[in-house]
Amino acid sequence: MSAAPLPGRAAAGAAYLERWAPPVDGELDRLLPAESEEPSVLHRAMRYSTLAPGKRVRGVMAVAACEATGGEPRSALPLAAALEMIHTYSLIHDDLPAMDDDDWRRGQPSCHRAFGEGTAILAGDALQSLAFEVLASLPERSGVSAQTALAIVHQVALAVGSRGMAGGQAEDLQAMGETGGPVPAERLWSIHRRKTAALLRASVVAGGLLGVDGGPQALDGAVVRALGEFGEAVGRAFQIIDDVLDVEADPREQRVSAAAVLGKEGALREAERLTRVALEALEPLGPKAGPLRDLGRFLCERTV
Ligand code: GRG
Repeated sequence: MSAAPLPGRAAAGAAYLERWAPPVDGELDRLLPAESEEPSVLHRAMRYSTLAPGKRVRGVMAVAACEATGGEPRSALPLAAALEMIHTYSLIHDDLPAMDDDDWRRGQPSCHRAFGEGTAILAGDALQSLAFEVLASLPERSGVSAQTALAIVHQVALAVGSRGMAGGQAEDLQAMGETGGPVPAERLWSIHRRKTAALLRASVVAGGLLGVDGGPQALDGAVVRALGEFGEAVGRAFQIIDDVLDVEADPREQRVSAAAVLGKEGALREAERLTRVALEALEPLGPKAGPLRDLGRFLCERTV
């Protein structure tokens, strides 16, 4: 018996990303300090890494989630920009010699290669602080209540701290420092959940909270819970696909990778299972969640 076709249209998801990435870029440009503002080198580094061509997946997910809960999509742009600042901070720090030691990012020399390690560390730190400054000012920027802004700050902070992204990166570093065969699957899933899925989940939940504008109690609602389930499953599938793409680009053995743990075919099957979980979670949301559904479908099928 063949499984039911997956809901959502990947091409429409790609078009939505293409439609909303430029306004997210525009918001980033407005919110980042000018290069001429002192300390100029720090502001140049922040703008260099953030405004480089990124897909803006997390920001646009927040826009689509805001639309899915009845909000005006443009009102989610400051939130979207804040999420992309946090994501850029994580990429800058991930590229450092003490972490992944990457010379290239987003088609240009990585931040520490262009500006030196000290400035790159500070650019990441300052991007994270600026992101929370923007989130704290969501009542003025997006017209939501202080309660909603606080609930969003809470969700994002949880997602990026030691119980989320930074914790996942620590687990990853530890696993990479060990020797032997592929890591056990449960350990890999724990790394994926924290390192990648936590921020994607928080992007969707925060966008949904902004659209609802119902304060922290909105988090207990079925809609926001469904958004969380969707965001986590998309985040996990996204990371599995990233692992498969990585191994295709560089076939050397990578122990902490879905391709090593499940094999390429097994990894793609798991990504498809998670895609189904994600898209089914959105069922109760109805037609307003169309763009989010399409975006989820597109991200889970990406090939670059
Ligand atoms: C340093 C605290 C800290 C965390 C780093 C995000 C991360 C954790 C590391 C980056 C390396 C990596 C492959 C992470 C997995 C998440 C991922 C696929 C990031 C790349 O995201 P894209 O494809 O990048 O959305 P763009 O450049 O398009 O924004």
